[in-house]
Amino acid sequence: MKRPIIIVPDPILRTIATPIEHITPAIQTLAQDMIETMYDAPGIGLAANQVNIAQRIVVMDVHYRDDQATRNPIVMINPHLTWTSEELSEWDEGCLSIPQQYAVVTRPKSVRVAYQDLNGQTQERLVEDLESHCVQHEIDHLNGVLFIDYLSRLKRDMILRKVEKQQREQAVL
Ligand code: GNR
Ligand code: NI
Repeated sequence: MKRPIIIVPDPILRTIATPIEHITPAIQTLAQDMIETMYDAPGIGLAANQVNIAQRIVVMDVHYRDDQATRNPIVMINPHLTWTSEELSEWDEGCLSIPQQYAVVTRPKSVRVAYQDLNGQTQERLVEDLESHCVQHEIDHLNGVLFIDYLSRLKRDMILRKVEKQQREQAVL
């Protein structure tokens, strides 16, 4: 089932998520719900904080945007970076929890990410460019960090004010 996406400035988005020790049926259901919520949004990634659950799980599918016919969602439990390139890359990032706001963020161009899959198996992937930005963006969510934290205070406050205004106007419709 689709779950509501939490929008800034909700404190859950600033909460450090807890490691997942056991892959219970509740975690399996959460993963399925997050996948459904991500495709419905639509987004290329989603972290559990964004559906009000402070546990370390993210879902991703960076190819869905180009090819909406094929779905290859990846579920990452307890993801962490094991290597980051020195080379950097800039990407215009957005976030489902900061609707309709975009800004260029600089991050390592390639990263190696290790995580457990839904079977509890350890996996490792090397990703670059958009996928690298997405992995780092999602791990940031699990640490209570948002892409606007990489911007100047002026830009960050401007974006937050716009979203709050937008949300107020939406609330009265
Ligand atoms: O849908 C999303 N697009 C995106 C684009 C560039 C870098 C990161 C992202 S993730 C975002 C969905 C989201 O908010 N995930 O937390
Ligand atoms: Ni996000």
